[in-house]
Amino acid sequence: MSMGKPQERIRTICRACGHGGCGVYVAVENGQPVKIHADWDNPVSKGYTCKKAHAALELQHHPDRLLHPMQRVGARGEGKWQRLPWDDALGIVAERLSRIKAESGAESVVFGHGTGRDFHRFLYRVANLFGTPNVLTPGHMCYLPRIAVCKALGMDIPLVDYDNQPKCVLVWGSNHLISNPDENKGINLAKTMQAGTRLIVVDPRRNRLTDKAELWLQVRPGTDSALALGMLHVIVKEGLCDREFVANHTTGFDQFRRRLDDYPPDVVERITWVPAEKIVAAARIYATIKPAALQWGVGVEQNVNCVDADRALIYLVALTGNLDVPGGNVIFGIPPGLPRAKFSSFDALPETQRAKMLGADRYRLGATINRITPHVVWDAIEHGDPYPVRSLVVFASNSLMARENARRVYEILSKRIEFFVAADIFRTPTTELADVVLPAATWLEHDNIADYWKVHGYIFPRNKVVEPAGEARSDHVILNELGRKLGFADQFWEHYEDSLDYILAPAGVTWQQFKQMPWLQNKPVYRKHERQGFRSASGKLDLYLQQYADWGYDPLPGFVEPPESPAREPEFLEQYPLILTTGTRIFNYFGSEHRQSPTLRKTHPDPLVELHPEAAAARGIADGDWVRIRSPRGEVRMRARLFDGVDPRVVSAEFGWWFPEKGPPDYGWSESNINVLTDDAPPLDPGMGATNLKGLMCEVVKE
Ligand SMILES: Nc1nc2c(c(=O)[nH]1)N[C@H]1C(S)=C(S)[C@@H](COP(=O)(O)OP(=O)(O)OC[C@H]3O[C@@H](n4cnc5c(=O)[nH]c(N)nc54)[C@H](O)[C@@H]3O)O[C@H]1N2
Ligand SMILES: Nc1nc2c(c(=O)[nH]1)N[C@H]1C(S)=C(S)[C@@H](COP(=O)(O)OP(=O)(O)OC[C@H]3O[C@@H](n4cnc5c(=O)[nH]c(N)nc54)[C@H](O)[C@@H]3O)O[C@H]1N2
Ligand SMILES: [Mo]
Repeated sequence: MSMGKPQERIRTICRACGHGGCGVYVAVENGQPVKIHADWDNPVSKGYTCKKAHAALELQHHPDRLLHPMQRVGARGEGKWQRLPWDDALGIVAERLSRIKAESGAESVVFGHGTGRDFHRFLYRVANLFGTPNVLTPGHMCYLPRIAVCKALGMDIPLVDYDNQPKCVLVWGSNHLISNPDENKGINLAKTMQAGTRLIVVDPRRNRLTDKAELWLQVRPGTDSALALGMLHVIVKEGLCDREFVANHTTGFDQFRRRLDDYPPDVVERITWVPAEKIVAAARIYATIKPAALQWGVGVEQNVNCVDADRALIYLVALTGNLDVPGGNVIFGIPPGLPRAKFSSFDALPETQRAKMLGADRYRLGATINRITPHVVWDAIEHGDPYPVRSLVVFASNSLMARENARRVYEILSKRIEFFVAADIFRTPTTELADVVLPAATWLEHDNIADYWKVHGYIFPRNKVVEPAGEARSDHVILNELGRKLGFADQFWEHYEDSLDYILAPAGVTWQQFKQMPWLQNKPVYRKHERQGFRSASGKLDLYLQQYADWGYDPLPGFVEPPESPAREPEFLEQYPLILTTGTRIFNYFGSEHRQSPTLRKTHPDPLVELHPEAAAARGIADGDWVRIRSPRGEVRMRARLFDGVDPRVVSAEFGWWFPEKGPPDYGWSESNINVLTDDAPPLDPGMGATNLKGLMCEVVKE
């Protein structure tokens, strides 16, 4: 029996995975979290939690956690550190950034973050007030292309309205039951399936969803835009569009229809490998069953056709009359409280500084939402082109693992960057290369407004469960303090909790009141375009995008072959005959995280690459063999998993693999890191600079 204080249960919102958002109760005993229970009343997660939540308990006190601010002593990557008091650490960072700004301009400091987490508003606030337009994120190829396309079309992102039971769900490049991404949790799709929705899945790989689907379109990686245009071809030719919507709410339909002439099902079959009759059948079901919803994921976006695929999919939703209708794809709008852009102080960045955003003259769509493709930052660091970048300040990104062309990233972080600051919860191969390391608190260790950055319309109180370990501080608190030290004390808060009050004020509550509440919601309003049109010059949904033409891009969506594909020359294909898709989400791990957890590692100890038994047999590879995967950028090792759920011409490899047990400073970062094989260089998606993470070429050989 445990002694001391009796157990208490604190209601909060899990963020054991980066996107988080599941309602939980955490049992606390003697000041320590001891168990996590699902909150069955949470309207987004509906009683779901996953094993990463439970593993959070064992990671709280893992020996690799960063507990103190530290400064590097000795050479980069040597692994020698000296502890610093917080005030000194932030003082050093502020002093150095201010000096660089005075000498080279604020734009020569690039802030950065990884996947969507809830402190970003503070990071943008600091960057914008400091005066740099450059914030490097994974947004060029993850989710943000959808946001940017919607913005260009005069709307906000439409998400599946699961609470009104779609009669058909088209799941496209989304491993939803496992990935539980940004805006939603897989439980909602699971419940919709249990209630008997018709299911169509577009995915190169078999999974639990394709097993349950009425139709599985096993697409060739990187060809989604062609497939979407093929379905639109059928829908338009067969007159299955919502005529009223086309007539009243679109422009450019004739040009669009002519473009679709290029994508009849037989042509699309040759491009995508999906049989023409399946394309026709999927188009007919999706267009005629009402309401139908589209659940899409990054499988669509991580290739050179990213924006065109996203655009084609939005048109698919809209032209079939499924936009902003109950049970279709709904624009939920911003959650209660202060609009995020206001908190982030986007207006504080002067136009002259905004114009200096790296790559803005080239990746024009990305620039409309302040998103940058990585190579432009690396080019600036390496060649001073168009101006030198001297410092990187990166919060919550194990960039060495997550960014494309990892060897180049290593070169930059270990040799080329003048001043590198990293804030993380754990020691990682990336933090090992920093000049100053800042220890971040976990989600259990601070109060926050959960899901404020999402677009499902809810916000929840994330109540602090325990005090931070060591000297760790939440990212919010770190950034708040950094903002003050950089000379913007009047724009930040003396006490962090005051910033929560500031956000909540327009909703009419204080943090102390909100923390007792289950949630606040802005209820969805349907069919908004019927009353207010679209926020485009025409007030309608433009199918021919003049803005795109003005930028020198194709104004209509289309398809181009990925830079590496079976269309390449024979000499190339002889060396790299297999199509490689990377990063399909796995249950145990989020990005490169959680490899430190003994519980999670036990059931998934090694990096896996899936290949078809025929492809394996041709290479003398047996299930469980260690193999080497090669691309023109290099090679990595993984364990082969023989799997007939991928095409014999396709292999699927996990991402994010490093080995905390191998110890600092190297942690075996390059051995199995699939991003050693991916590329950051053009040709990329013209609008966003999206990189090819799904759809490049490789060879696999037995070790
Ligand atoms: N080949 C390939 N590469 C990919 C992808 C792919 O599919 N294939 N996916 C891409 C996508 S979609 C994305 S979004 C990116 C993700 O890119 P990143 O988000 O950079 O991914 P991670 O490497 O997991 O790095 C997250 C880091 O944040 C730390 N961390 C966790 N919580 C906190 C916190 O609260 N505060 C702080 N300061 N640190 C924290 C973790 O310890 C970890 O080191 O990866 C991309 N890379
Ligand atoms: N457990 C766990 N959850 C996560 C993450 C994690 O690392 N682990 N990462 C988070 C992040 S950052 C993100 S962005 C989301 C992503 O979540 P999802 O959007 O679901 O992303 P993925 O699992 O990478 O890929 C989705 C599906 O695309 C398929 N696919 C691969 N190539 C192609 C292709 O060329 N075309 C099509 N149509 N499909 C393809 C894959 O087989 C996979 O089933 O998940 C988030 N949630
Ligand atoms: Mo992502």
